[in-house]
Amino acid sequence: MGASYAAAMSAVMLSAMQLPRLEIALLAVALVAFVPMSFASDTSKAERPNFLVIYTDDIGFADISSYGGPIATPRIDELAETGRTFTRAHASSSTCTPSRYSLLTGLYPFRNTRAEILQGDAPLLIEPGSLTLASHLAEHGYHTAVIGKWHLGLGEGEVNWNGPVTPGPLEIGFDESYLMPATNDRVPCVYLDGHFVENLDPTDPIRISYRQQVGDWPTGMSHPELLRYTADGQHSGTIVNSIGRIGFQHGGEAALWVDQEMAEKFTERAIETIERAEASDEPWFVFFSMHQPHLPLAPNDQFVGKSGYGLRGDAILEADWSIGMLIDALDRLDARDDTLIIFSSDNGPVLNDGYNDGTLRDNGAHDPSGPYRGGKYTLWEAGTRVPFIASWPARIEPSETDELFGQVDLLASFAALADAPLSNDVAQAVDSEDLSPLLVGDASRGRELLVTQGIGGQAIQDERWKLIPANNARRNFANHWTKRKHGGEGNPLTSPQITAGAYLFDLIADPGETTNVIDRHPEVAERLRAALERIREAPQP
Ligand code: NG6
Ligand code: CA
Repeated sequence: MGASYAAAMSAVMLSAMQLPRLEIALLAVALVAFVPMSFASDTSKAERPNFLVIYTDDIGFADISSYGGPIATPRIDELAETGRTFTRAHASSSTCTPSRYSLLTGLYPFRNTRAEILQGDAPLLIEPGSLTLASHLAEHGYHTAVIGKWHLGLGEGEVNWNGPVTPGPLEIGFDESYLMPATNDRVPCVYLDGHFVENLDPTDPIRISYRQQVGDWPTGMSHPELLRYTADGQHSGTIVNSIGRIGFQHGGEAALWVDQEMAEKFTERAIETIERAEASDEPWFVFFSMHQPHLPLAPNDQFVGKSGYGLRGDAILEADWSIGMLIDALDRLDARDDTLIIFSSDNGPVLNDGYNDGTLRDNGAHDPSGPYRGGKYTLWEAGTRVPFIASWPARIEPSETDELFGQVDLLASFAALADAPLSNDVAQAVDSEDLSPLLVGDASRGRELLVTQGIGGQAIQDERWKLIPANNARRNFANHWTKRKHGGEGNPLTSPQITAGAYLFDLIADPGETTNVIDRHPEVAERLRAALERIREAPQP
């Protein structure tokens, strides 16, 4: 788009209007001299890319066909074929809110004690005015937008959904937002366009509670016969679109989302946003935050039955379709070479999270965790080790790396690529390392240490070793989930196996975390334990 060229031109024109003739003549010379540079600025544009972060919800390491999974994801594979595949990239946490918090702030989630799975009425988790990926890029001339799942809280508590819902993304650096407020299994089941609920009829105001029934809309408990599929107690609150949700909603009927249309809505909105940004001179950052394959699984009819792996597989097909639409739009706009696309996931996979939707049966032998242990919620590798692809055809050669990378590093890395380095005295984004050379393939060094988080605790790993310190919270959580929430059946991806004690794994020799070697290497465990403590106590410079 030649942003710098256009800016320079208008600066020249403006000053020309205030100058006498001789200077104008001189300026004309300068201008001629400037023209070739303006063509060079096309290259510098390619060096200062747009960023499209495609962030799926609960996609596992082996859910993508380019990562060896059986579900066909040709459009995501295209990104891998033209880009850089990471086999050791981690979300910061094995649940959504903390991972998103970390991606946007460049901080490990444990720095904010509220960074845990949030309910749909939770206040905004990120302090307005703090440094975020969006605010930093916006400050440096980027147009910034978030479209899709938010789940980082909104407002300041006791949100009134019938007026402006603020603060939210627009107060922490995004120029525009179009959101699902929390998760697709949580109320309110409406879209938020900027500060306002879309299509809200003021005569039918929204009321939300996570404590008790509000109004008289049917719930999964009171009217199980209205459900598409039955659910556990937690997912038996208000029924929206024949699906029981977590929490209670009354009102806002005209504004309710239809799960089967959600992919199309978000995709269209993202394309519109990119088209608008491309028509202007600004580079852009779009955080395309997808809802697939998070529960409830209700993909559009055109995908149902198509994957061979039940509704979860079908939802992954839908995600692939959506991503293909974005790639096509970039091609159409001739913006593909100017855009760094990141494809990843907020946490590892889960197969049974509360709805009796047939996934456990229909998923067959597919193991979305691939060679890794565990899944969503856990500190095992598959909780956070997720697909991660970086595609930027003008800059990145098709390649693969097994270097250690954290999504927490996107902030500092994007800042470097956008030629907007973080100042050293900023006491924010302290956990984010500039790994831009690794991202684009110029260098092969990854992180030396990475902390990951599961429910109730952290693990730490270096190039070879991973320490999971003893952690009672984890055991309690596992019992809670596998016994109570899943009707005693357990979830094959989250089932605990860990009871007590600390674990040390040699990830190079034993990537599947099968053998605890802590007794054989106490000094390694001690070194990692001390490093974790140090990082937890004080951000490392
Ligand atoms: C859990 C929900 C689960 C899911 C998860 C958040 C229950 C029993 N389970 O509390 O369904 O919504 O939160 O997932 O309530 S995440 O990917 O957004 O972190
Ligand atoms: Ca998630």
